[in-house]
Amino acid sequence: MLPTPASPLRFSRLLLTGAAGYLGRELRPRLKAYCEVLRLSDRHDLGNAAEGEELQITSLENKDQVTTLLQGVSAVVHMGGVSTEQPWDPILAGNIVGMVNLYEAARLKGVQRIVFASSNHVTGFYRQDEVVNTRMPPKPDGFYGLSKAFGEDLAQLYWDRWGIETVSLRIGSSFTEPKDRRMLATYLSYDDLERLVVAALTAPIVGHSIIYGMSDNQTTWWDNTHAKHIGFRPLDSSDGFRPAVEARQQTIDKNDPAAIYQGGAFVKATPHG
Ligand code: 15L
Repeated sequence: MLPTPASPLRFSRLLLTGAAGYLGRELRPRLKAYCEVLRLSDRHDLGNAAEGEELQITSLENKDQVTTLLQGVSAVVHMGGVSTEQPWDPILAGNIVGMVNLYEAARLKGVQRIVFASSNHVTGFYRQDEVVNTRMPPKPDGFYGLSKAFGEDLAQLYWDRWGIETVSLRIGSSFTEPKDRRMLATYLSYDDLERLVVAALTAPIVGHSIIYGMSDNQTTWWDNTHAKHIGFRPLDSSDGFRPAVEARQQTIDKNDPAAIYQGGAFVKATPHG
């Protein structure tokens, strides 16, 4: 958690979806500093409400529940839905139907800004020897990445047609530390995740913008040149973890698709039976 809030702006009611998920749990106490009321939703148990929190158990595929969820909300941080490669049915429910329900509810309830947790897996089939920018075509590495590409296109539609602003965050690997060599390039510290989400919530004009979520890592495959207007400045880096990671993973099989493509093991993950 950042010692002082990354922005003095405060929302009257901010909604965090997917609040019981691993990044949702990390953001829950952090986002409180940026709003009067933090509304939290998930399909799973959210524990007890702390002061200034509202809890609403919601299935994203349930249109009526999602419409109720967005009532009275000033902005949304959408971390909900499926966050790994899975069979099509749960992805369809959470990431396709759920996204349509969320944006329809935003339109009906007049919500103006959504921060959407997209993923680096939208472009997971680019190679690790390529640098990708946010205007290059998607190359999803599975159903999950494909569903996030759909989410980004949906956000574009709702901006073009109804003026709802979105920042789509192509989040890298946000964990306490990078677990392997791939994550030396894709690592996003939790403090930088907070900086990224807050920048996306508070940048004055974003339309629909896409930005990769990574710390200031020495190795990088992603170029955020076209997202400078968001004002995200990462202050952490995977570099300090490099000696330990390289000692742990001394060799790489250069014929392994997980070592060739940016999506890593996701390019081999198979829900297809
Ligand atoms: C993601 O999109 C996943 O949600 C997360 O679990 C990580 O695996 C991350 O990508 C990654 O690429 O490391």
